[in-house]
Amino acid sequence: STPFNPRDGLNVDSLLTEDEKAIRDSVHDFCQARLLPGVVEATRKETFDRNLMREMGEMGMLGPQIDGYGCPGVSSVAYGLVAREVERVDSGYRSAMSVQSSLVMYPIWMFAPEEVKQKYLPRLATGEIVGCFGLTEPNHGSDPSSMETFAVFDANTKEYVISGAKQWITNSPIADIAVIWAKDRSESGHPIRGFVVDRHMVKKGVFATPKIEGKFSLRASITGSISLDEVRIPAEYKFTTVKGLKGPFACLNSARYGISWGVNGAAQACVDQAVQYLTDRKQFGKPLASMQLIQKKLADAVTDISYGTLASLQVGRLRDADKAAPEMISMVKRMNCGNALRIARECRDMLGGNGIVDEYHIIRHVMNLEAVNTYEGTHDVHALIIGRAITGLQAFK
Ligand code: TGC
Ligand code: FAD
Repeated sequence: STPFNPRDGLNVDSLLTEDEKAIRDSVHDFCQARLLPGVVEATRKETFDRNLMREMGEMGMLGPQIDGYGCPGVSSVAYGLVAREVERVDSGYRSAMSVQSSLVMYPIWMFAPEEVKQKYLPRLATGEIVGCFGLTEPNHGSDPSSMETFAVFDANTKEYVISGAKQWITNSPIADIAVIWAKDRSESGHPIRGFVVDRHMVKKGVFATPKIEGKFSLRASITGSISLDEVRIPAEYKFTTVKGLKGPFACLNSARYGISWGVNGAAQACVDQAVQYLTDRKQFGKPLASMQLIQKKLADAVTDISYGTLASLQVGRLRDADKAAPEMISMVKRMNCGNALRIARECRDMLGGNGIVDEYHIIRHVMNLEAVNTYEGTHDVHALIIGRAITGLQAFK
């Protein structure tokens, strides 16, 4: 029989294709060689090196599921494996990658007219330009349907004029383009619509993206707000093929699914560090790794990561077969994020005092996973999505 591999407890490797394994291995090497060496300094200084987007682009890691426009068209599982390798280093780098891929390139690919796709997708794929996704607002986070940002059509100039404010937007301070979700006041019922705003095309009005300072989480990822005051965009920069919250949720399905893989990478990095430390560190005359309570914590962590990885793989295969329900994605996003956060905290604890020092990386993962458990739908909001499917009763309002 195959020996037990604690870093792949349920042998998910045996369920991957040769292509998927090759992508995983090359992205693993890139992340360890190019992302890991600078991440402690970037976190201390709260900086994001924009060149990393180009390097990820060269690796084919941006919009990898898209077929064409300079993108490789890989499976959902390969996309998940990429997210896992990036987040093994840092959730902030995975954020930068997944926003570009799932929240900017994906909706342009799905919903934009051909000329907008041609104009932006190839340059987003190489990382030459960076995008961001504006759904959350200062007064509307879990409840995006109440958003206040709005667009009005100007029939004279054939432009949309957008005004409003977005908050907590990954990459916004460095973004060349933004996918903005806004209520279209020119249509009856003011439905939510998506618009592509190219900051280099803004001639009138205000498009400002100040950085949010002082985050204690995802410090190696840049986050900002967006304020829009009568920003004019050409009519064809509105997504016409999707109306209502279905548009942003289609993007979130992809990003949340990727996060479910990513957090397993962060959790595994914490376990790897803890096992090494606990094997070397002796207390009461014996390695800490030989103590019963320690082994129980490690057994729980490895079991949860293994279950979570297998579940994400199943959802990925279903996504490629067009058989994944959004509630399945809520299950894996919620479960894997919650488990990763708990595992990271326990690994931090098992390193004792050294656990709070950034050179051991775990405390950075703990801080990062606090935000990952909150964004893309909080842990509790995903419980309510699943609860609604179980009972048929919605508990949001
Ligand atoms: P609800 O009535 O549930 O749905 C409205 C319409 O949307 C459809 N829908 C979906 N379609 C596709 N996929 C899904 N997952 C869908 N969920 C809902 C639904 O069928 C309906 O369609 P229709 O045709 O009837 O109009 O809407 P609600 O207002 O009751 O929603 C409640 C709730 C809580 C589920 C939802 O609003 C929610 O998920 N809130 C969480 C908000 C959130 O996740 N924000 C994420 C912002 S982006 C971000 O965090 C990026 S961080 C990235 C990084 O840095 O990595
Ligand atoms: P709130 O919605 O105010 O929730 C506060 C608390 O109330 C939570 O515990 C929540 O679970 C709970 N709660 C809310 N509603 C209910 C209910 N009905 N029943 C019970 N409890 C409830 N957004 C974007 O659009 N684009 C981005 O790129 C982006 N990047 C982000 C990056 C970072 C670092 C962070 C922190 C956030 C980012 N977000 C982004 C926003 C993120 O999606 C929101 O923070 C998240 O959806 C929660 O919204 P909120 O912060 O307004 O919290």
